[in-house]
Amino acid sequence: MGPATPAKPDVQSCLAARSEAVNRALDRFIPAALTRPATIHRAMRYSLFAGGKRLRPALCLAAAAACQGTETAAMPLACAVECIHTYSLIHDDLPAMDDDDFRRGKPTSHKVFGEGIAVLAGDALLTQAFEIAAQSKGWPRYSHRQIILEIARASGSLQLIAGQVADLEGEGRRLSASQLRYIHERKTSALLCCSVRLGGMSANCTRAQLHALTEFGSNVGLAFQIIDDILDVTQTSEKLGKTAGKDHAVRKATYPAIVGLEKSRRIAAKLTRRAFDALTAFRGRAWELQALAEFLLSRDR
Ligand code: GRG
Repeated sequence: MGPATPAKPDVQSCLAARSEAVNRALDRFIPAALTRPATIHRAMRYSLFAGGKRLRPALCLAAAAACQGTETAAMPLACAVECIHTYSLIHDDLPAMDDDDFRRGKPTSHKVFGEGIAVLAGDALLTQAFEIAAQSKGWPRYSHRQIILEIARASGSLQLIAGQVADLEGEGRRLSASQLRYIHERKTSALLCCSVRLGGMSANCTRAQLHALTEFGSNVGLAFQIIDDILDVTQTSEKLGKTAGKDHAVRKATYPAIVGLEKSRRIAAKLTRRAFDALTAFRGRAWELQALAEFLLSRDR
């Protein structure tokens, strides 16, 4: 695998290179499509390779680079997080949850494979994440136990699932800005922040570096979800690759709905500034993290 820090600081080609490396690694970690029972492996691969942006693995690898780690050491953790992210999308799209027909510009898993297999593909990807993470090397400051705990906590009933539960229960109800923040911090920010922290841990980062990465990841994570809310009302379904305007249609609480579009943009910009401030500790070595955050916070899809 290549060096942790690509030579040229161009974010688009950097993200493309990181994506390719992640795709190659995922291809090695996930059982081949024809492995019995073939349906489940085809379904896992269908969603994993449906064209996701690979933002979380890219952030993980960039965090490792900021702490002078290697892509090789960070890659299993980057792939584990992408498996969990993909599982959460498959389950979120199910009729029992958000009931979506399109994701990443393609029919959703249950539309192609049926609900039973879609549930199982999500379950298998969640389990696969821990199998992959357990194959990582382990580092002097961070044991396998800590790495597994980190992933379990971010995706468990106090974070990712807590956010999804509050999201489900909040549908059609008037939520306050702080209730909405509770949802966004758990549903989106927790896994994004976990990706960045895992990158640092894979580079055996110091406690101070881990603290700075946490500050960066949590602020970028929340800003990312606020921007997602904004895009849902300002972009078309074709552009987003999923049903636009869905949040409004199901009366889901979003930042634009609660505080308005302009204030949502101001809050996202403030969180972004806080995230960048956290990177000063890395004295220039976090350029890729910064460039990725700038890119994903100025995205239009
Ligand atoms: C089912 C446990 C469980 C959780 C579901 C992921 C999720 C929680 C809900 C999906 C809807 C949503 C708005 C999630 C917030 C996170 C988010 C913005 C996901 C989309 O992430 P991208 O843009 O997607 O990185 P790609 O497809 O590029 O990977």
